[in-house]
Amino acid sequence: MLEMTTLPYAYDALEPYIDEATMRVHHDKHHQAYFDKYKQAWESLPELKDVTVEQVLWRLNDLNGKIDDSVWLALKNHGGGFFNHNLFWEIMSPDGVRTPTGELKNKIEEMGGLPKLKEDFKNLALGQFGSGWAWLVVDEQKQLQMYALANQDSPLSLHHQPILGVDVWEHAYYLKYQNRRADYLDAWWQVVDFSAVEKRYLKALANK
Ligand code: MN3
Repeated sequence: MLEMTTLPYAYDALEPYIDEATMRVHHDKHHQAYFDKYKQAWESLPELKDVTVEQVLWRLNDLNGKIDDSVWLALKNHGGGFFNHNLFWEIMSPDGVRTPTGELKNKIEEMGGLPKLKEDFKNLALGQFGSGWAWLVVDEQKQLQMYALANQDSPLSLHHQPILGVDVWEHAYYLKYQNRRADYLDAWWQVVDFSAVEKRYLKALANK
């Protein structure tokens, strides 16, 4: 059963860093639209009946050329939009853990520490021209990598497991921050829940 994701907290829970008006339009309009269009494309392919959106995005390049081009594009753009926003809501929380702990903390320390990670991540997010996301992922060698991807392209399609992502489409910040993407990114760290990020990290390490 494919269902739209419920926001795991109130629309105003991430105030003042992410405002209620932005959360309402982001979840109820943008995320809902990605879901609806993904569902329509997914339902047109009976062979994907038991395939999750994560698996669809993982197999995206294999599907290219084997299905109708417009349906493939809908899986890529709207499936990506559906999954990416699921992750985005999950890794934020009003009362989350604001610094990494456990194995994730050790790994980040190995890479130069949290302040460096935040700075590098912010620079990637600022450097993404136009719409897209910055991602922290676990790669095939179980190492952490960071990069930005355009639009709703998902690290899953590169066979990487995303554990943290920030949405830098204007719809994610424009109502409150207008063109000040850097201010939005600085504020966003105040609502990142590293316990959710660590859960995703441990799960990615455990995968085959
Ligand atoms: Mn968005």
